[in-house]
Amino acid sequence: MSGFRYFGMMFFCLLVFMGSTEAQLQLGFYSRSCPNAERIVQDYVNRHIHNAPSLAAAIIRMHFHDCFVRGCDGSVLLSSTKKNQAEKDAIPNQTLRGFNVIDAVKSALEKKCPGVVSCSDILALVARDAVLMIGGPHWDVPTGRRDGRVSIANEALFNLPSPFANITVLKQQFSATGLSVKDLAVLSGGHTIGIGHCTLISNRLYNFTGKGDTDPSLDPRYAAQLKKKCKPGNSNTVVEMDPGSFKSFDEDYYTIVAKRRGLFQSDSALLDDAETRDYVRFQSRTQGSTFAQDFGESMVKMGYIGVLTGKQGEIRKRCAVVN
Ligand code: HEM
Ligand SMILES: *[C@@H]1O[C@H](CO)[C@@H](O)[C@H](O)[C@H]1NC(C)=O
Ligand SMILES: *[C@@H]1O[C@H](CO)[C@@H](O)[C@H](O)[C@H]1NC(C)=O
Ligand SMILES: CC(=O)N[C@H]1CO[C@H](CO)[C@@H](O)[C@@H]1O
Repeated sequence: MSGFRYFGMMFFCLLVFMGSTEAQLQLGFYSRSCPNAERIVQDYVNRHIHNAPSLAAAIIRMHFHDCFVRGCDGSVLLSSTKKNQAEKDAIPNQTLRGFNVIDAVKSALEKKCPGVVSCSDILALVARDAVLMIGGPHWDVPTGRRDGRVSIANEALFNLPSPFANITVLKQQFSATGLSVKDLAVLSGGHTIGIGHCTLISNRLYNFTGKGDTDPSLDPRYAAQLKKKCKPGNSNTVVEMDPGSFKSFDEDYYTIVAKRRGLFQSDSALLDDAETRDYVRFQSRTQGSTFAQDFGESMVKMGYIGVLTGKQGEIRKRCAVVN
């Protein structure tokens, strides 16, 4: 056996060994303890998101915000207490919506199987089902996450990518969670649905370098259209991130970004790195030939970030408070 193969074999055994010492996520984790868990989630989503596609956007974003701060442990769902300001109340979370959806699914599950299904798994499952509901891909969600007991507003502020971030910072933040540059390009495609607040682009439109100028990386014609919707100082208005199809999960995002019409600086930034730029151009040129598949894979990867399993954490009874 060559040295290289021998080393490879040792490495493989080590991985298997490490895997066996700690609990892992697995497909169908609840198949015995709550056999209909995934069905119950899906039924709720089918009945409620169908009529409110904007909620799908809200939930996907919430899952992302959960995973990027302390891992996918449902910490984003916890409410602040007298002594503690929770992630929910951090600035990037001001615009999170859809907490009532998670609460409703949780109570449906508590009725069937009390104390079994974690809030963090519910979030991952609802996000998956919601994407499917609005025309996106389906992927299998490994489950078995447990809920954390800690949620700290400041951590959300530091760990969540900002819409003003450049590509260097975005790559750093993704890599800090174990996600790759490709994952960054793929998951940014989540911006194919939903809305953004004008306040987050007013600098791009009106005062990019402090001289009353417009961000040169934004298509000037698109900037002019956006200025009609987003007047200076206007704080409540929102614009569609994927104009015309912000309710359907498709590959338009990449066409938009390739045309320099990404809404946020963080969207435009994907054109500033060879790998992310190639991904954007490839999806745009091939009508998203691999996007659906890629998105499912990257969402599964994201869903593994810092998970609590086995005896760690707890199964919350109500998603907004620790037991
Ligand atoms: C790459 C770094 C990212 C940045 C800087 C970023 C930033 C933002 C911002 C600022 C908003 C607008 C919030 C508002 O004004 O209401 C937003 C919305 C959204 N983001 Fe991201 N995001 C990023 C990645 C992601 C990822 C990975 C996903 C999911 C896979 C995602 C899904 C969404 C969705 C669905 C919305 C629309 C929410 C709604 O309609 O309520 N984003 N994002
Ligand atoms: C990216 O942003 C960071 C933080 O704002 C800054 O320190 C860095 O110089 C920027 N990098 C580039 C290439 O602009
Ligand atoms: C533009 O930015 C500069 C520098 O930050 C600031 O002095 C000026 O007041 C801003 N102009 C407007 C219209 O906000
Ligand atoms: C949904 C939610 O809880 N939003 C909160 C986010 O944080 C701000 C304060 O920064 C609160 O006012 C919001 O209620």
